[in-house]
Amino acid sequence: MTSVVSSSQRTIRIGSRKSQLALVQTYWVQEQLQKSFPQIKFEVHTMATQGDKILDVALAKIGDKGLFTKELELGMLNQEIDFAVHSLKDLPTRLPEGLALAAITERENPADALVVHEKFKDKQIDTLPPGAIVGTSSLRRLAQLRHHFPHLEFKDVRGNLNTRLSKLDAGEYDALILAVAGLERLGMGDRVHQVLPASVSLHAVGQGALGIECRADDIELISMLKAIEHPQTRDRCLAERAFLRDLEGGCQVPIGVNTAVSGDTLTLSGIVASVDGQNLVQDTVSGTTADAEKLGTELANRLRQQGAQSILEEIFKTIQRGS
Ligand code: DPM
Repeated sequence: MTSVVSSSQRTIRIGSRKSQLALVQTYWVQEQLQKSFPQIKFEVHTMATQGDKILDVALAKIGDKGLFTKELELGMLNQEIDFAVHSLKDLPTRLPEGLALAAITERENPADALVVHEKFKDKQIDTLPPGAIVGTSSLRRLAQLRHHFPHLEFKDVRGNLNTRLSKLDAGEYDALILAVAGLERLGMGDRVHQVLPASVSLHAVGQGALGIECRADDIELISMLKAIEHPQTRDRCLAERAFLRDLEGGCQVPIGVNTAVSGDTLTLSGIVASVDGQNLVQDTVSGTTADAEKLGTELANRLRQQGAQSILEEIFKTIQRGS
């Protein structure tokens, strides 16, 4: 009998960053796939990415193209691993030749959260006192919060969630802004003091969802990965990613979004803001979910007409100057 390499004989190697959050996410994906395909062996291989090695420099200053994904992508292209699990918001909107975004899993709450020091446990984002120090390294969060709350102070913060939370508890910051999803996945949902409404902070593109990337020609694997895809999350995230791609924004620009699906209708809101929070354009489009990516492009066009391009060019210049 001629033998074909069927999926029943295959061992599939999953690539992951080593951070606690990355591993929790990767093991979750492994478990889901193992349930759907009990005959296949799924192995986790960890790799450090540039973003894991550079911990003391503000994210926006070290460039953004694939900071947390490049090494994993090379691993796939070199056949060392078969697919990689990413926080979708860390995955650039343009993938290297030969790789594909095979699946997007069900999104957790995509919003940003306010986490406070004990002494401010009776405060919300709009009642923190003037001069309160808010930690974030996200230009998106910074720009929107500066716009709404110019009396607050903002300070860079890096490191993993535990490091950040200990700095907060030690009094180095009065509050932090973090993704609800990351805190919840690490079992620290109790640290979410306030879920920031969209009127205060539009979340990052893809926030709260996982993106599974693999070689574009691995048809067998791509069809298996569909087992863990969440179609509604995929529609929302494809619209968000098309919007960001069209504006040529990387992961580290002040661009935020919000999406909702009701029946077949997808609604996408987006914001582009200057880092000082002074200049800001925002709009909303809706249409059928089948046109998710077109809606992203439409919103990008509308915001460009309202001046998004010059806001972004200013930011790219500043980042290049390294200030
Ligand atoms: C990206 C940003 C941040 C991460 C920028 C942004 C936050 C950086 C910071 C692109 N990636 O959101 O505007 O606050 O210093 C990251 C987190 C998660 C994935 C942590 C977080 C968990 C949530 C998720 C870092 N990447 O945002 O608090 O999976 O969406």
